Amino acid sequence: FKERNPFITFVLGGPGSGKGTQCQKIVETFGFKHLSAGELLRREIDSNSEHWSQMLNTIKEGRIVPSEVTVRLIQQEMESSDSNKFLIDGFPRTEENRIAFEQLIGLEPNVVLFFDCPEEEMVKRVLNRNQGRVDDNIDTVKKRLKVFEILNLPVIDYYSKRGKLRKINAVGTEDEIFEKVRPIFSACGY
Ligand code: UP5
Ligand code: MG
Repeated sequence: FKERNPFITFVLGGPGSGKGTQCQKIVETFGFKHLSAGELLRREIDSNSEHWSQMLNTIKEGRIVPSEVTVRLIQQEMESSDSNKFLIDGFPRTEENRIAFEQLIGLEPNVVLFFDCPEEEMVKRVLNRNQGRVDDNIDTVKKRLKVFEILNLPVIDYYSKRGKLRKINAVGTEDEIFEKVRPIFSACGY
């Protein structure tokens, strides 16, 4: 897979910051393959795969599923895709996730997007979503925010220091935010 020299974008941001929404727009405009780590895990749970009940509990508590599970799902999706440019949405959540990806896949992201959004706006968006997600309730959202701050901010910091981070103010309409995303990919030649 490494030999295919894929273009990898990690898409980070707190719960409800708009990762999935903006990924959809990037797909429409630039034709990337979108892989949401959370979606892949929810799909595993729905298909009653091995350890589904532990995974469901982990998500209900807003905690992080073991790296090897998530990396394996992402790897399968990338390897079976015809695309060679990927948006990996909501991953890596922790330094351990990041290191597991680097070691198992042997690649680093080309670009890391970070949707920076105030907490009260994220809470409002998540609670308004109404798509039946087991983690879209006030108790779990508070836990997700805490986990984001403690475990994901260090990952964001890491990529910032490596000059890979593109921080985007995630307040505004979906289209306004996408106009800040667009030039990042245009500049990459897409
Ligand atoms: N919305 C979007 N943009 C808006 C805007 N500009 N103005 C107003 N409203 C806007 O958006 C959220 C809601 O806001 C939507 O209703 C949307 O219409 C609206 P969305 O684009 O869905 O935001 P997103 O950032 O994708 O929010 P999401 O809730 O998906 O983020 P999380 O990071 O919390 O969820 P994820 O699915 O990535 O992970 C879920 C759980 O899985 C984690 O908590 C964790 O337990 C587990 N997980 C792992 O263990 N490991 C992983 O690697 C990944 C996940
Ligand atoms: Mg999402």
